[in-house]
Amino acid sequence: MIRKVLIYPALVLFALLGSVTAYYLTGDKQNLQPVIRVANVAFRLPAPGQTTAAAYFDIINKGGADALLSATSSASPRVELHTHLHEDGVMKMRQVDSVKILAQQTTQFKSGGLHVMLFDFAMPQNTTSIPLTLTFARSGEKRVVAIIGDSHSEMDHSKMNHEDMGH
Ligand SMILES: [Cu+2]
Repeated sequence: MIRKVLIYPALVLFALLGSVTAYYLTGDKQNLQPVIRVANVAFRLPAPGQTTAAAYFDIINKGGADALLSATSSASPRVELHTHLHEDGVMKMRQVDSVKILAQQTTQFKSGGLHVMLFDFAMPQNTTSIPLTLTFARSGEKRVVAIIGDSHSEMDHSKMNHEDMGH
């Protein structure tokens, strides 16, 4: 008898916890603060005779939704957010005004997908790091760097002959 009496409140408690958890996972994430970290930053340097570089990275968001509005770098006077689209069976790249950063998801910028393009790229003098500043609608500015020659920054010169060179 005593056991049944104790189990019932326990079940009610679990049901409440369950609905709170369900609300947290499916509720209005727009109201949660984004918690953003930028990781795995890599640059593809311009091929010989070219001046356009690309930057790739992961935007890891442990909080609410945000949007990436722009990117800047002292290594380039013109930095754009780009995506690739299939159009008439052909892969094309397009500039985008902003990129949605979904709640509690990782958004990857990678070769053949979303990427940052740096026009008239000039390697910064007397340094081995390339800076990149990402500006988010809610999280503000995030500054990251890729270190040349550091395996963690995944500088990949072998990609210079890739078919979508310059993207
Ligand atoms: Cu591009």
